[in-house]
Amino acid sequence: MMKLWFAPNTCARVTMTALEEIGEPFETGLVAFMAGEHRQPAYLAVNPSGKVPALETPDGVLVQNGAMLTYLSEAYPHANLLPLSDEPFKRARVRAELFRCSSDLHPLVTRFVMPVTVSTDPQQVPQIREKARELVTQQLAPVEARLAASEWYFGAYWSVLDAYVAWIWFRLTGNGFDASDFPAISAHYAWAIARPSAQAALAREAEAEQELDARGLLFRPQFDKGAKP
Ligand SMILES: N[C@@H](CCC(=O)N[C@@H](CS)C(=O)NCC(=O)O)C(=O)O
Repeated sequence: MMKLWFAPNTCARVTMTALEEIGEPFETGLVAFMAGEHRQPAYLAVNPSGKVPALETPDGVLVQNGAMLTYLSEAYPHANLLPLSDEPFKRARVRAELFRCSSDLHPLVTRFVMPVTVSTDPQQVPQIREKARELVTQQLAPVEARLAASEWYFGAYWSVLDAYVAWIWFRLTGNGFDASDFPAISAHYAWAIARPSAQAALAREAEAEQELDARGLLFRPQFDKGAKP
C-alpha cells in the first residue's frame, strides 16, 4: 500500500486528491511542522529536502509533486489524472503545465503567504508581499485564460491540474490575495473542490487538523485570515 506524507493545507493536498481519485486504499503520515518533524532525522530519511509531500510507493520513495503526479498518472491510467499520449512532445506539453504550478506559481505563492521565508525584517513584509502579488498576477494570467475558455484545465475533463490550481487559489485567497481579477479561476475553484476526491482529501486534512490542534501544533501562516474551502 502506498503511504503519503503530508501536512494539512499544504501542496500535499494535490497528491492526496490524486490518490483519492485512483480509489485504492493508501496510508498517510502526518508531519507536524510546528514540532519541527520535517527537520528531524526520521522524516529527512524519507525526504532529505524536509518538505511534504513524499510518497512511499511499492517501487521506492518519490518526492516532488510533479514527479509523483506523473508517476501516478502513468501507473494508474484508469484514473485519467493527466492527459496521456504516446507522443513525447504532447507528454512534455502536459508536464510543462504541471511545472507551471510546481515551479513557477508555488514558490511565488509561498513568498506571498509566508514572506518570512524571504526576510525576517517586519518592515520588508509589505514590499515582499506586493512584489509577490505582482508576479503571481502575471503567472496566473495564462491559467485564467485557460479556465475562461473551458470548464477544466485541459478542456472537458478533470485532471490533477485542476486540483493543483484549486490548492494554489485556496492558499492565495485564504491569505489576502484579491480574487477580483480572476473570475474564471474563482468559479473553477467552486467546482474543483466539490469533486468527491477533493472532498475526501479535505476530510482527511480536517482530521489531521484536529489531531494537531489537540497536540497544540496547528500551523497557521502569518497572514491566514482563516478562509477555509
Ligand atoms: N517543489 C516541492 C515543494 C514542496 C513544498 O514546498 N512543500 C511545502 C508545503 S506546501 C513544505 O513542505 N514546506 C516546509 C518547508 O519548506 O520547511 C513539490 O512540489 O513537492
